[in-house]
Amino acid sequence: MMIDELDAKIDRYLPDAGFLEISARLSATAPDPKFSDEKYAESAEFRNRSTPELHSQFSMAKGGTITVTIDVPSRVCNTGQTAENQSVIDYIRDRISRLQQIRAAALGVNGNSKSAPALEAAIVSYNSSLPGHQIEYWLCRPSGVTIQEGEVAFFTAYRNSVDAARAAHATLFDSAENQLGKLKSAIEKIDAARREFETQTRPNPGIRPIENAIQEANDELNTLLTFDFGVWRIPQHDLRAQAFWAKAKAVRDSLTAKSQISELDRLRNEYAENSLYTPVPGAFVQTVPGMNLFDAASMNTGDYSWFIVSSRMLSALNSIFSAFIQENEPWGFSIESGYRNPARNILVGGVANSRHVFGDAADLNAMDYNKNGQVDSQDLARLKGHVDAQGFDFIQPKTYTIHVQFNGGLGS
Ligand SMILES: [Ca+2]
Ligand SMILES: [Zn+2]
Repeated sequence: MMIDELDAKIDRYLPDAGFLEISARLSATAPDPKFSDEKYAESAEFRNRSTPELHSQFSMAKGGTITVTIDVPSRVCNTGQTAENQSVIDYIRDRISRLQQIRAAALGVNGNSKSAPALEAAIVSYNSSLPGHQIEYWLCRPSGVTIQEGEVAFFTAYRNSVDAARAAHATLFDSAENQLGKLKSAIEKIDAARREFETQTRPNPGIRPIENAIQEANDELNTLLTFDFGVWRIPQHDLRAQAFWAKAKAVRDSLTAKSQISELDRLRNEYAENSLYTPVPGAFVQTVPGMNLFDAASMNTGDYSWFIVSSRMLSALNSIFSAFIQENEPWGFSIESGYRNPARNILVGGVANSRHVFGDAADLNAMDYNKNGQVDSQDLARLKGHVDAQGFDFIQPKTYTIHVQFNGGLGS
């Protein structure tokens, strides 16, 4: 039976019954027994002549006389909405009128007749009137409109189609909501992976679990995006679809925000990958606040804008610088190598857990303090004199530089 197709067709052209309240009552008048479905369908002529769709149209048209009441709740509409509502009402009236023509034509056909030209003409007219009149949706309801005529079959089919549409619509939204739930859970996994990454010091899982969770969430998002609510000509459906996508967009935006792998993330990941103590994000700085005699940013000899410098190292370097200034040596010293990110540290041949990767070591360049045109042992000795006064845990003079470090701090 083509009733499903018909329902679908009607559904495309009429608004939701829940929005436009339609109540239908079958009157006491029974259908003419001569035109029962069975009798007419038994006719070989009818079967030969009619397409299934014509048959269904005919079946629909031959229902008993009924009263259909459309009660539309009162509400103030603007001119455009009133006109739109009126066009819908006109449309329904037109449908009803054409169905009545079909029914009248059907009743005019003698049960033994070989042809039914009037019926065919009415059906053709009905069918040809369908395509042009499409109702998108309407936002307001007209006031106190009552239409008291119609065909039960038409509205039964309509009601069935709306029920079916509602059921399909509910199922579709249920699965969409379910998929949105999966996306949210996947995003929670990103959060969980990030929490681990930002709080675990040793071992630290690194950014890989975050990246995996991001990938998983994107897969869920892609599945969500395959949902197509289409245009159902049902206002509640379209509005719900709109609301759903607005909600989904907020979730997607949060995914976008949580999908960022920052420079600091990549830097901290180097510690994790090298199985080093991984300092929490707050241990890293891009600038050193407060007044320092030497340029604290010169401690950053790593590959990132972020670095670590311990406060005791800062304080010691300031003291050395200050001592040089008092001796009228404004250049003080320069930093050959200060903070190193783990990869850089490996590249320059440092030991894996070098104090350099924790901002607790520095290689200081001596200057030509004695003004003989070169940095010599005398210059180095002078730098060492100031270095010795700082209480470093380890001092290692080389040709032109002195390695200084504190032990027992971050990463130990
Ligand atoms: Ca010198
Ligand atoms: Zn060093």
